[in-house]
Amino acid sequence: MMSKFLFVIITASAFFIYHTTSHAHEIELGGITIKHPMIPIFGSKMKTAVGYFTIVNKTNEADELITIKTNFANAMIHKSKIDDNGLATMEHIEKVLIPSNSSVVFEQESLHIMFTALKEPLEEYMDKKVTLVFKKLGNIEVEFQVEKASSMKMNNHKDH
Ligand SMILES: [Cu+2]
Repeated sequence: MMSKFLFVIITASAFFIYHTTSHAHEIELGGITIKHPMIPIFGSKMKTAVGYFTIVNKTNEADELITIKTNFANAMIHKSKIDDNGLATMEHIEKVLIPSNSSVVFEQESLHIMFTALKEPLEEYMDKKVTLVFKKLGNIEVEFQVEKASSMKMNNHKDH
């Protein structure tokens, strides 16, 4: 139990180091900002991938992320968690509430977009178009930056 806990802390700090060294980009629409949308790649044999980003809602109204659309894979919202036995699991999330004047982070060990059935291998610098569909705002088309992830650990997506 203790060793699992330490492992989580180590991978979280590895992500932080990685994140601060990569260049950020963002897109804004109607008071909603999507910051640093990225897909880490772990070699060329990936059949699935994850998408990370931050949603900042600067408006005085809550919104909901309800659908993810893309042409290069099947996409859905997942949430990772560590169960009572210290095992990493994930569940499919139908929608994510984005409260007013706050932000929601999609990151390792937490919320992420799960891409499955990739139509072709992901390649570094070949950005991927993803449409985030919000209940009130509608669609935001976002270019997800595909980045090599040498310092990140793919610890909880080995099985799918
Ligand atoms: Cu997942």
